[in-house]
Amino acid sequence: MRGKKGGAACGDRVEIRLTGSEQGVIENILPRSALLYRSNESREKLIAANVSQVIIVVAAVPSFNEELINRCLAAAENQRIRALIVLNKADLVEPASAALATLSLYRELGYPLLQLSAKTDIEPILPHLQGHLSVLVGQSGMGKSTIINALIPAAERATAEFSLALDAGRHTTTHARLYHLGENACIIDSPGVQQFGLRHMSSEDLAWGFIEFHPYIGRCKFSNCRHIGELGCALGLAVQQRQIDARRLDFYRKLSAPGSV
Ligand SMILES: Nc1nc2c(ncn2[C@@H]2O[C@H](COP(=O)(O)OP(=O)(O)O)[C@@H](O)[C@H]2O)c(=O)[nH]1
Ligand SMILES: [Mg+2]
Ligand SMILES: [Zn+2]
Repeated sequence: MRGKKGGAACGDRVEIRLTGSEQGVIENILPRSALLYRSNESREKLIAANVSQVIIVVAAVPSFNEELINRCLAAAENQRIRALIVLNKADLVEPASAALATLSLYRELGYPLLQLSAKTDIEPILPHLQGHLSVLVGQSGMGKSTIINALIPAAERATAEFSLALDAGRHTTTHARLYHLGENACIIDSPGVQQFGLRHMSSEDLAWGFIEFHPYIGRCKFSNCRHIGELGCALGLAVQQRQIDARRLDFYRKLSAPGSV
């Protein structure tokens, strides 16, 4: 990359100028149809550009963080990207029912939920990849790199045993990488995200990032309603009437709270 312009992200389309037989410089980044990124107080981290689908990978072990799912979904909605939730490690049957119970809320919201075992059978994911540039996101240890290896054995992505003692995955993927799957599909493996900061999204952006909130936005009694229990809050009423799940409004409140990253 030449000059001081912002860096390129995996998935970017760029113009390059060759400077040698195997070297070149990026002269220009072409306009992006979407840009997925995370941010905190001090910095922004590009995740992937031009993706049409975010695949949120979760597993029953190590345990997954439901707040992170809400963050990923809000980021995807914000960029108008389709989201697919994959519950990996379906071969580990025992704890999966609790995970499924948690995830059923998201399926009811309309997000497709796919159960699979990247270790034993990757086939079920194939129809979901056609025609998309997808990016795998999720915590370390959920099996993103294992999914890539099952799809593209030549990728030889490093995978890591997670620590049962710590109930956490280890970071082995240090940089994002795009793989071509035949003519009509591409997939990006990204480093695990334990934190998916949404500092760049205003509380209004965040509300639009919760898909079932849409019919209620703008209907609160007070136009500056923060949806934290005000009188006549349309979202609060929708929760009372069971049109919105209380968990989702709680996540919204947490993500939009002042000082939240
Ligand atoms: N039993 C089982 N283990 C899996 C499956 N997929 C991944 N793993 C294991 O989970 C650990 C973390 O996988 P990895 O692909 O490195 O996760 P990543 O951090 O999300 O890229 C490794 O020990 C994998 O072998 C699966 O479908 N079933
Ligand atoms: Mg990995
Ligand atoms: Zn409100």
